[in-house]
Amino acid sequence: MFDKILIANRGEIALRILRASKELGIKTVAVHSTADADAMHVRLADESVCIGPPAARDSYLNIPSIIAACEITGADAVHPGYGFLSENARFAEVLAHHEIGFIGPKAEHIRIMGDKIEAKRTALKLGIPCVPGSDGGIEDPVEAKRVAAEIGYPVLVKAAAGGGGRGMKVARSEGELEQALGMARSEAKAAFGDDAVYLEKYLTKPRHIEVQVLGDGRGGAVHLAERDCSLQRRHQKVWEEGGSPALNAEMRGEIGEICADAMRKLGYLGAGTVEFLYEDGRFYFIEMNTRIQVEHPVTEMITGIDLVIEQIRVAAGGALSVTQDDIRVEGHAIECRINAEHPATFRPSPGLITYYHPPGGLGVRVDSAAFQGYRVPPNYDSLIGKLIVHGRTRNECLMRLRRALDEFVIDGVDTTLPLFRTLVRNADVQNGAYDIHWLEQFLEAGGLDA
Ligand code: MV4
Repeated sequence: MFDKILIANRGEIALRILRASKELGIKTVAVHSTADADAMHVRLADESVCIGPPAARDSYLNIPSIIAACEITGADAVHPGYGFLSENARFAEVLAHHEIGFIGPKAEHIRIMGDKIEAKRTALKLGIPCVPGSDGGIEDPVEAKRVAAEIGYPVLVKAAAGGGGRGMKVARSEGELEQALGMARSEAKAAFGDDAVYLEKYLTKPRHIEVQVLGDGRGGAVHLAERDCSLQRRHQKVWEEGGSPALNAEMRGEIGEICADAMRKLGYLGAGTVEFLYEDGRFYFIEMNTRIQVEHPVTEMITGIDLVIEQIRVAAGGALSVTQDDIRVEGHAIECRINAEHPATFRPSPGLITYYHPPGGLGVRVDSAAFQGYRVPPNYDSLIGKLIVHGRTRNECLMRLRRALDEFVIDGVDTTLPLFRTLVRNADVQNGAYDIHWLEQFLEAGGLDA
C-alpha cells in the first residue's frame, strides 16, 4: 500500500480524497495555488506545498511543480481527482518515470478514451453498443454525405478530441452537411488543436445514462449500476441520480454486465464511467471517462462502496474489495451540484461566505470544502459543494431532498440552491420524465420565475 498520497486537486474533491486516504491510514500532502492558501484541504492535510500562482495552468496543471512537490515530501502516489490532470496520459507516464504511483487508469487507456474515434472503435470491439455512424474519422464532404445517406438524417458531426459539446454540429439534411462539417472542424482545431471529426446519427431526445465501473488492471472488473445525468445546462451537469428513473433492475444488470465484461477484456485499472445516450429502450455508447467523477457519491450512496478507497487499493496493486455478487443497489440517491452562481442567470458569484449551515440527518451527505468565512476564489469552476440524499425509494429520496434543501443556508454569495428548491417540486422531475434537453427548455420558458 502507499505510504503518502499527494492530492493534485482542490475543493471538495481534494477533501474527499483526503478522507479516503486517512481511512486507509495513508499520510496526505495537499498542493495549492496562492489563491487556495487558506483552503480546507490545505488545513486538513498532513503537509502542504504551494505550487504556484492562481491560474490553474501555472499551478494545478503544472506537471514539473507537482513532481517537485512529490520529491520534496516523499509522496509515493498522486491522486488527480477530476478535471485538471486527471485524464492527462502524459502526466501518468511522467509519474511512472519518477517511480511515483498514479491513482488512475493505465496511461494507454486514458489515451485511447481521450480520442473519441479510438474510444468508439475500442467500445465496438469490446461488444458495447454504439451510435450508428462513420467507421473512424471523416475526411471530406463526399464521404460525409455517403455515410449520412446510409444512417439517415439528422446527423451530428463530432470532434475526435471533443468533450463538453465543443466542435459538435447538427446537420438536419444533406444541404446542411458541408457547412456543419466545416464548422465542427474549425471549432475543433481552435479548441483542441486537432481537426479530426466523425459522424453519428443525431439522437433527438435521449437521456444521458452512465455506468460506473471498477477494474483491478488484471482482468477483474465490476459494474456499480448507473447514474442518470440528463438534467444539465450547457453540458454542465446540475442534478444526477441513481438508478435511472428510466431503467428497471433487469436493464441495469444487462448494460452493467456489458460494461464490466468490456473492462475485463481491456484489463482496465481503477474507476471509470461508460457514458451512453438512452433512447427508445436502447443504449448507445458515446464516450468513456477515465477518472473519478463529480457525481460518484450517488453510486456510493446506493451501493455502500467507497469508490475512492477502491481506486487507491487497485492503484497500489491490490484487489477490489468486492465481487459483482457483493454489489447490490439499495434505494435511490440524488445529487445536487451547489455552485456559487446566480440561480437564474448562472453568473459566477465568487466572494466571502458570511454564513454556512449544511443540512444533516439520516440519508443526507454534503461533500464540500466550504465554511463560514471561506472566500470563494474567482479563478476556478464555481462548484462549492454537493448535496447528496439517499432514500429507500425514489419518492422518499425526493421528500428528504426537499427537506435538506430547505435546511441548507449559504449567505454572502449567490448559489444554485433556489434552482433545486424549484426542481424538487416540479412534476416532470418528480416523475423522472426528462431528457437531456428538459432543463434548458424549462429555464428558457422562465421555469425559475414561475
Ligand atoms: C450526442 C447527442 C445526440 N446524438 N450524440 C454532448 C457532449 C458529448 N459528451 C456528447 N453529446 C451529445 N452527443 C448523438 N449521436 C447529444 C449530445 C448532447 C448531450 C449529451 C449528454 C448530455 C447532455 C447533452 C446536451 C446536448 C447534446
